[in-house]
Amino acid sequence: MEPSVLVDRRGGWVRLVLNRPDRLNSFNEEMHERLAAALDAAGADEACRAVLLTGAGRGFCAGQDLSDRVGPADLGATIEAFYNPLVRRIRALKKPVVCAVNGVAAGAGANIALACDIVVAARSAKFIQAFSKIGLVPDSGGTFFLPRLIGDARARALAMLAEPLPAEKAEAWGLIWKVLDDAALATEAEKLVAHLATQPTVGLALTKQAFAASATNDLDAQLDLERDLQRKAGSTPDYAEGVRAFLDKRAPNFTGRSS
Ligand code: T3D
Repeated sequence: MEPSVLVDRRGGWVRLVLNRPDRLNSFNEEMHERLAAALDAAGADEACRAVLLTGAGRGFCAGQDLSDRVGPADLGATIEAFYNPLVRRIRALKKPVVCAVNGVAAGAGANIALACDIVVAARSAKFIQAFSKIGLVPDSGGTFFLPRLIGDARARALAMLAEPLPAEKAEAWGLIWKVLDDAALATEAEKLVAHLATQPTVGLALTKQAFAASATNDLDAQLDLERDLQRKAGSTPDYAEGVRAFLDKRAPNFTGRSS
């Protein structure tokens, strides 16, 4: 049997593919564990400077595998054990995570995509806050990401109505970065992540940190944080190389190293 997460190491980056296509890549515990291990390995691997997350088959991810939810279950416990750590892992990873939403993204699957740094989607893809259909609350950061990305009115309606949001509308609303033709999605997403893997990795990690903090900081706190992060970014070899390359009128050769 194929693993539920395929890990494909490329030059400078890794592609992680959710791989339970007959269940639209919905999560069981085994897939959670494999994805967590793959993200941790990507984080620990200095040679890996960016991550691509996508799905096998016609869907990206349909959230929790509901066939594991027949009978009583403590959903708070599974959120605590699996979904919350997954969102935290993606947000804390010190390298950019690109999500290529290749098809339907429903329930936690939609919100895990939104936890990623850059989201591209196939034109045929759709995002569904499916939770209300089964009496649940949006989880995996949905109630955090949605109002911040698209505003409270749209967020509430998506959550309460569970209507599919087509990828083109998701782009128009600012929920995602870009829609791509279905046939181009994989290639374009790979080009994007390969490009990110050649960029100043530490600077990008600090950028990620700054955006994460801006959700709760006031302007003063954010200005102070930017000062501190810029101090760190300014001490990296990639900053020195970026300035030298600019002055030399040549392309920079970033290493992604912190010293
Ligand atoms: O439980 C906890 O730990 C708490 C955490 C919860 C997080 C959550 O994500 S809760 C939300 C769970 N997800 C859903 O409610 C979505 C359920 N799926 C759907 O509503 C639909 O499948 C879609 C709208 C996503 C796609 O519809 P469609 O018509 O394109 O496909 P389909 O025919 O419904 O699905 C294809 C197959 O995948 C089908 O199996 P079959 O009939 O071919 O054998 C279907 O049962 C299976 N599938 C799809 N989603 C799930 C699933 N099987 C198990 N769990 C799923 N979530």
